[in-house]
Amino acid sequence: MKVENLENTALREWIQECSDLCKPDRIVICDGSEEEKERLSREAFSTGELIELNKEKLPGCVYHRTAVNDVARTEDLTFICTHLKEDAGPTNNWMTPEEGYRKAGAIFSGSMKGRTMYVVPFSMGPIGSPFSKIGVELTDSIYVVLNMRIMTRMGKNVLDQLGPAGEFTKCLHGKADRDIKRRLILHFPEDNAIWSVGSGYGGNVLLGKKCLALRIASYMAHQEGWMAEHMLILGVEEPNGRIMYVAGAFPSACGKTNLAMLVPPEALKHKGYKIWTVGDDIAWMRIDTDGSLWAINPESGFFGVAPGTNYRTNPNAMETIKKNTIYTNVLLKPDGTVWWEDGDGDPPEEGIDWKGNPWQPGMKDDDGKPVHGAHPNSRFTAPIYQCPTASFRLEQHHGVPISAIIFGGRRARVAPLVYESFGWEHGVYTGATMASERTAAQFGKIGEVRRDPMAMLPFCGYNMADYFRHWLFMGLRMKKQPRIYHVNWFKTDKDGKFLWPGYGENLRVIEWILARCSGEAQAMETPIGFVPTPESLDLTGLNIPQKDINALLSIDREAWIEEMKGHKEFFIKFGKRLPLELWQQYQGLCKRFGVSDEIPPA
Ligand code: OXD
Ligand code: MN
Repeated sequence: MKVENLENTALREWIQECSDLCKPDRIVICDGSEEEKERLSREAFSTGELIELNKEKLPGCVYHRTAVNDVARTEDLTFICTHLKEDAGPTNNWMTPEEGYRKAGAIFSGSMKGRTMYVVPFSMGPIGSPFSKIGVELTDSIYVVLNMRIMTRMGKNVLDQLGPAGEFTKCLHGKADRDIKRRLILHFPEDNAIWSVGSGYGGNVLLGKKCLALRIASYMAHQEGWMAEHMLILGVEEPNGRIMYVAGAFPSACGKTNLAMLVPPEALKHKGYKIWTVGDDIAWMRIDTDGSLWAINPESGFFGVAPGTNYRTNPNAMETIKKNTIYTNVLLKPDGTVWWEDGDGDPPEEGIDWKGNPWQPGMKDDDGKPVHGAHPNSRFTAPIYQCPTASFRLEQHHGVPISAIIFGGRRARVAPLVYESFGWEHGVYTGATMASERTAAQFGKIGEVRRDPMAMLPFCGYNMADYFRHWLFMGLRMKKQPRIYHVNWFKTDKDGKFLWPGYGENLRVIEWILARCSGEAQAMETPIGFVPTPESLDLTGLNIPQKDINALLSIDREAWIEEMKGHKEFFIKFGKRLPLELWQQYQGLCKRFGVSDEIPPA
């Protein structure tokens, strides 16, 4: 195919190169119009790539199934390709760029014969904002084009913004034969490029999201002096009109989407808070001219986990996904609507499951395990503008000012409900030592505890030791640093029952955090940081026994001392590259617990 009619020479040449490699029959440059959406949808309906859902009950919604072996991000097939292995660091899979291009090139070669290559120009962040970055994804999947249309600002306006000489991230995606042995998700930060082949699952193929907005962007942010983080952004407005914003990093499937759209609990309604959702997954943050940290959400949609989402856990998400939504791997009902486990209402009497098989409630597989109607990592893709709490600042070029950063994870025992770090450096230590239980969003053993610093373990595009140093450096450059907190909604009693009700009630903790930021809430000093005094949390209307409140706010010394062994073990992986400040923080923690603080020789 000959590529013409594009004013950006680098773009034209790169598309030509990729076309020569993949050999598509056609190249279509996407303009982002409604007409284009209609045309592509119709084509996908005719091939079965998409199924149109009930037009009355779910207007504008479509359904897609991925291959059965292609339902989650494949971290073991995800690589950072840098010239030096140390630049990828001990937490990333690594290949040289030469090997990456050779291996993936062999799979891409001729893989689009008989197919169309779509050119998808997209902006992460408001078009034209100095916070934003442009990417172009080449893909042979209509499903990808339609998802990118929701998740990013996409189309002609972006090409206009790019102009004849603008820079962009080169994102090449091909489904190939979706053989897991021929699947690779490769990042070339030194070339500002991403190659993803052999997958059709969102996190592997919507290249603006994890690949660009986190892995490549974290590398760029390190070089350019800003931050690309796996964080939700949420605003809390008081009745007097003041809005304070927090950014929160939680590992996958810890309820980020629910928290980003939370509904104030009944008992706090009289306080008149209003919640503004800025983002549920990714924050790009810069120090602005006022010396404080400002954040944008580079995305324009949600790619949320369906199971567990219902009118009780997240009514705003339910409202958001009523129309113009792409449903992936959920259960398809006979009336052309959808259902998932832990959704609303009783399971339907019958349906077609995420694998495409007839399904009825109570079915068991050959091993006697329940057959899910929806895959546990099934998803909805929906425009953020449809969210009833969508922030009015989504198109603001500088985003929103961040008062507090919240880290969190699923910890059954060790972490209290909330604590405040002693300062920025201690906050960086708190983030660097975060851990959580593995969930269905990642490939691997569910339930296993893994260390997930700043929730960035699978998403940091360079050596994490340098990433920690970058965090420390950013703190030094800020005139006004956000305070840093750690929360744990998942603490359990000895029978494994959650002590905290979670969901909308989490606003009580955020209220305390924001009051701390304004110097208005009490706290007790403990070895790990400041914990709320029981009176300083507004627990009105919550029927939690005092002993459970005490358990939620208490520090289990033995568990912490055990935990700190994990911190040390994790830090040792980074050798001499780990910033000394983090070892000093480790020593400080040991001292406060009165235990030996030996650190390994550098
Ligand atoms: C996601 C994730 O957001 O896995 O999909 O973190
Ligand atoms: Mn995520």
